Amino acid sequence: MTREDPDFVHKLVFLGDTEVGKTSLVQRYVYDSFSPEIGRTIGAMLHVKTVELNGVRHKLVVWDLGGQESFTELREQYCSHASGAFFVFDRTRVDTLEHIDDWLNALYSAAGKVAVVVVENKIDLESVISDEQIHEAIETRSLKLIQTSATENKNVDTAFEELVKEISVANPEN
Ligand SMILES: Nc1nc2c(ncn2[C@@H]2O[C@H](COP(=O)(O)OP(=O)(O)OP(=O)(O)O)[C@@H](O)[C@H]2O)c(=O)[nH]1
Ligand SMILES: [Mg+2]
Repeated sequence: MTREDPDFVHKLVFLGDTEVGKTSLVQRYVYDSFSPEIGRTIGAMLHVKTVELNGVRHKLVVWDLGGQESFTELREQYCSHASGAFFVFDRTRVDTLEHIDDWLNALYSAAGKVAVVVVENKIDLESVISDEQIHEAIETRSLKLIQTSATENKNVDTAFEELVKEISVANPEN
């Protein structure tokens, strides 16, 4: 094995309704860029980034799924063999949080009970969702919350590091 080889490879999937900012978060993390004009994702896009955390090299294969309803049938297929997932909601649209179980059920039925980090995106904008509602949603499901802004590059790296950490804790040898 050369120094360039990763120690672990993880498939990470982005889940969440259309326009919550999934592609913007991926662009920010993988390419360190932000474009307000990216447009809706059609089907799924794949991105790869290798990171070193605590001396361990992780190759992240990031799957960015279009959030449109018409892709419902594709979700399970794309979620299969995922090591972990982000569920992203948009703090300016309460329905994006209310749909959490639609996404998690598709994930869990395809990939089993894998690690999930909940991402509250667009923290540069005013929230229309109460803290109670958010905490109720994450605590009843024992999930971790990270608040991000893809626009302002806030906490985006942290969200990925948190998910890798959760995956590593859940599966110490892969
Ligand atoms: N203010 C603000 N806008 C954001 C943020 N992240 C994304 N956006 C904007 O929200 C819109 C949707 O972003 P996308 O990244 O395309 O959303 P998506 O979840 O990939 O959408 P689909 O591909 O349709 O599922 C775009 O206009 C982005 O510029 C953020 O953190 N803050
Ligand atoms: Mg997209």
